[in-house]
Amino acid sequence: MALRSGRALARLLRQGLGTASPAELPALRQLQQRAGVATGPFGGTGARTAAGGAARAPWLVAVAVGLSAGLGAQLVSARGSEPAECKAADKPKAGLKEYDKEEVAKHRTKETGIWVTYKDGVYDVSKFVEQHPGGAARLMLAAGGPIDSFWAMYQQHNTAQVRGILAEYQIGRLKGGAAAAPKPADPYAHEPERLPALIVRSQKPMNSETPMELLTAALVTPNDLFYVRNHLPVPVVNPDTYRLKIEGEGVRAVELSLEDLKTKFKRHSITATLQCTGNRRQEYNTSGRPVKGLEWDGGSISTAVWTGVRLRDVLRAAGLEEDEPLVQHIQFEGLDTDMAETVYGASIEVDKAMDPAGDVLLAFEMNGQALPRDHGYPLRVVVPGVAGCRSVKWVGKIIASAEESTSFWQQKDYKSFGPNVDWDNVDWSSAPAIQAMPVTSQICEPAAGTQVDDDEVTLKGYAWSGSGQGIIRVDVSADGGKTWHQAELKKVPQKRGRGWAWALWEATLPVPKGHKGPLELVCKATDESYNTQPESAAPIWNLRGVNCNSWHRVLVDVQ
Ligand SMILES: Nc1nc2c(c(=O)[nH]1)N[C@H]1C(S)=C(S)[C@@H](COP(=O)(O)O)O[C@H]1N2
Ligand SMILES: [Mo]
Repeated sequence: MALRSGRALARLLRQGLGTASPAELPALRQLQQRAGVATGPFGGTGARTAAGGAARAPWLVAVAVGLSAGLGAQLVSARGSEPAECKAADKPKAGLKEYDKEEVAKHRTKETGIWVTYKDGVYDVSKFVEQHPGGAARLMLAAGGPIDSFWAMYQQHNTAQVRGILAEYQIGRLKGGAAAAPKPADPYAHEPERLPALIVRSQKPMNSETPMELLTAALVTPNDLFYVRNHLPVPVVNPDTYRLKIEGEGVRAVELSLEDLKTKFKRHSITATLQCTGNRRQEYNTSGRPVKGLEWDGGSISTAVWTGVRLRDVLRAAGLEEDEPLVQHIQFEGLDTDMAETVYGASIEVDKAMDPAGDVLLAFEMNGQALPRDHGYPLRVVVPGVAGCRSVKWVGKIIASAEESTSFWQQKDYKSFGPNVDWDNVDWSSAPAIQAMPVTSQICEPAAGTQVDDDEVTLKGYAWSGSGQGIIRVDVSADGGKTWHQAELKKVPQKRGRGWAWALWEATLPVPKGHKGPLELVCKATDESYNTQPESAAPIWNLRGVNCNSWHRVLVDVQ
């Protein structure tokens, strides 16, 4: 049989296999592992640029210097026809006019022209700002001075493509050359230590997933192996001076110390899974249409026993009444910020916050230890059954409000749309923020490409659903979904509607008689509301690549 093209193989991967020839297996494996399923301890870092970088850049830039839609759009149109080599602004052009810092500082408005410096290059970005008035709001913060610190903060956004666009605006050099250029302090100088076992998807900010084979080792993930999803540097918080501020409608403005929280309220513990909305995102990429975001495999999910006090108790102590008409949402603000004073923020519906069976916690302990810095020390919100992004870490302020959080992450991210909606026609206000997430499952072992015996194969994985819908069943197949078996479930005991924790599962399946070569393993879970997973990822494709919950498929090689 002739070898098929990558596109044909991708289709094969989506449809189920059975017919791939052994010679095609390496290509199939590569496809399955594309978008960087990391192999080594430092594998899969944000350093991958080629395909991922081009897809990611617009979105990254949007946050980086707020060039937003503008520069983003340019990069989108450049996608696919990306020049092999970009004109990098790394080495500002020589032979251009020299300006001193004072001269640059005079260029901060439309009238004077808007200049910025990067290293020892001087750039006139007036045209860019003019063409993208909405998007350039935050670029204006750097007007008349260096943008170096922005890129120190968002290092993953400092890509060749972005520098290439900047290069087009260069008008001169800083007088004094490199010596005169600012040396930005590293905002990531105070990050906690992390285990090399974590699979790093971006270093600064830290985004790393738990290795597959460790996910299923225990119902509760050890703290230092719990996935980490940070948008900003980890803040340094002094627990002695820390105060949780509560304000807004229907409450008295109060400030609580850690001591207050630990001594004045009843303690409460829950076992809850957190999952990033982007978990399994890279499967959308392998479905043929790239999405923007960190290229998570299935390891941005973990489970812990969280201990703290109920948010409901704290809000009631601040005077919030049940059914207070002025309050529809409870907003949270983190203490992590950037130099533009963006704070990480999110909100949940007041009904979830006040529901005695909603189990929303202000947690100070994780698996019996003080919260680690990466996970929100000294206090974080844990909203069980809801997308990880609403469980705000390092929470500094809680606001009772008629409105949702105004943060970027509540309004213009972490939402899903139909496959017809893309970056050129998205109306973020038309979709609700993701709260509860859909039922999902994952085969953690064996890994794609593993060689297995021809008699039987043992599968291990996890399954989880949002809204506290416990997992009642995981169906598994060793023939691409033609015939099915039941996996054995392992769960912590939880009440119906409060099944916040995942189920781990295991199954040993017969290999179809006489089968040699590629074999497709499949799993799908059902939750206690009898929700189950869609068969493939293509019909649930969405521009941000969230909520990927199609049947999970792994291709192994029968010896
Ligand atoms: N303050 C703050 N809270 C945050 C974040 C953040 O960057 N800053 N990331 C959110 C996201 S997107 C997720 S998925 C979870 C991840 O929690 P973890 O890092 O403890 O796994 O934290 C959420 N809370
Ligand atoms: Mo997330």
